[in-house]
Amino acid sequence: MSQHAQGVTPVISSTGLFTPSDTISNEELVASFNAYADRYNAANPDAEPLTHSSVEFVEKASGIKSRHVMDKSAIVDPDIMEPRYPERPNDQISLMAEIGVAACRDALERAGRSIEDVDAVLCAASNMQRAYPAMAVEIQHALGMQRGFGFDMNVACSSATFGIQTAADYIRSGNARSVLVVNPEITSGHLNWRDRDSHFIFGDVATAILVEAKDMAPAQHWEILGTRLKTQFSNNIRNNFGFLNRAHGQGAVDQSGPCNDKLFVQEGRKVFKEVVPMVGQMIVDHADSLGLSGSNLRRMWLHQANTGMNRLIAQKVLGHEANEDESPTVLDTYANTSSAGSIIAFHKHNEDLVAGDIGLICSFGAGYSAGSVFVRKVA
Ligand code: CO8
Repeated sequence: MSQHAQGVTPVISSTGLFTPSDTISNEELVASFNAYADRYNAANPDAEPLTHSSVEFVEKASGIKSRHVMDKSAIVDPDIMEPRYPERPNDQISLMAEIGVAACRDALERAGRSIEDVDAVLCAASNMQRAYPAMAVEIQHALGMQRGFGFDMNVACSSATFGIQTAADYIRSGNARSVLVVNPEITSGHLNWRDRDSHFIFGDVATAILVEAKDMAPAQHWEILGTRLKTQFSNNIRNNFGFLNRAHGQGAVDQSGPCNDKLFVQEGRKVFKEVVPMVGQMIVDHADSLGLSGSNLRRMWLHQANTGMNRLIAQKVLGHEANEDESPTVLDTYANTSSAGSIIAFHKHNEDLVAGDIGLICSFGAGYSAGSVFVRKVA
């Protein structure tokens, strides 16, 4: 590995995707929630009654029609309404590492890359399955890497773009030539399936991005023209789950009620109103700094949280309402997969672009956090 690689161009050599086979349609999700609400109301006549969820609301408010999860059986059981993923012994690969490895292998295969050439693994995701050892180190081991390093990073929905900039900086500095950024998102674990306001929002998936020095990349790749990151503190998307919960006293981790702050909670309307202008302006400013404007952009692979947010952001950047070709959606079948969303969109919708086409990968979410990555197709 060169220690004097300043000026090396970082590129995206390939991406990988793991999609769980189980799906939950809005109809199934709402039916299980409504059955749960009816049972809760019957059992708690003195409590504030729970109101039914609605398929029409979910699709209209979010654009989501269905989502993948690791195992749906307990999630849609009105008596459970939580995922049940059995704990594995320490000598077995953990669930999060397993799906991360599957996405990494897909990315490696697509690039024709041998694992011996990879220098680092960054596990960039919204939640880590445990405190330590780092998920990235387990993934590194499971991939058969005999050298190099790995570490975890969490910037919620923006983890992937923050990971891409980190990998690109390693490549520019000569500290690595080939970096796997992996985003295993088991969002079902931290979604409150009993909360009407948010039970429809998320889905499970894993993506991987192979970021490399241009001189070792496969003939077809995406040059990284520029990356930009932004964070601005907000409590509007928050999850208070953490290692100090047990120190707060008995009951602090009780998740049996319909709502609980040790799971995902948000002020959805405020997020919508505050994040849309922040991200739109960030993209416009970043494009300007690279000598680009909306008219240079062939496609935007935006964070997949809400079709309404994407419509407004694309309008600000392009100057007109984007069509599905300019700003593709995967939200309808995957729901919000946190950091993986824009990467799924890129993975599934980049092959038809031609050499020289310029696109934008963009994420936004809790923190607040936002990341933009401009790329140009080569070959
Ligand atoms: N069924 C029927 N009606 C409902 C439902 C439901 N399920 N839920 C709410 N309603 C009702 C409300 O009661 C309300 O009724 P009323 O007007 O009578 O008071 C009405 O519908 C409107 O409710 P909202 O204001 O909540 O609805 P919105 O139109 O704002 O839509 C959304 C809600 C879809 C959540 C929208 O606000 C949105 O998408 N906001 C942006 C959210 C976003 O992007 N969040 C990003 C978070 S993701 C992230 O950063 C990663 C975190 C880590 C992930 C961890 C894994 C779990």
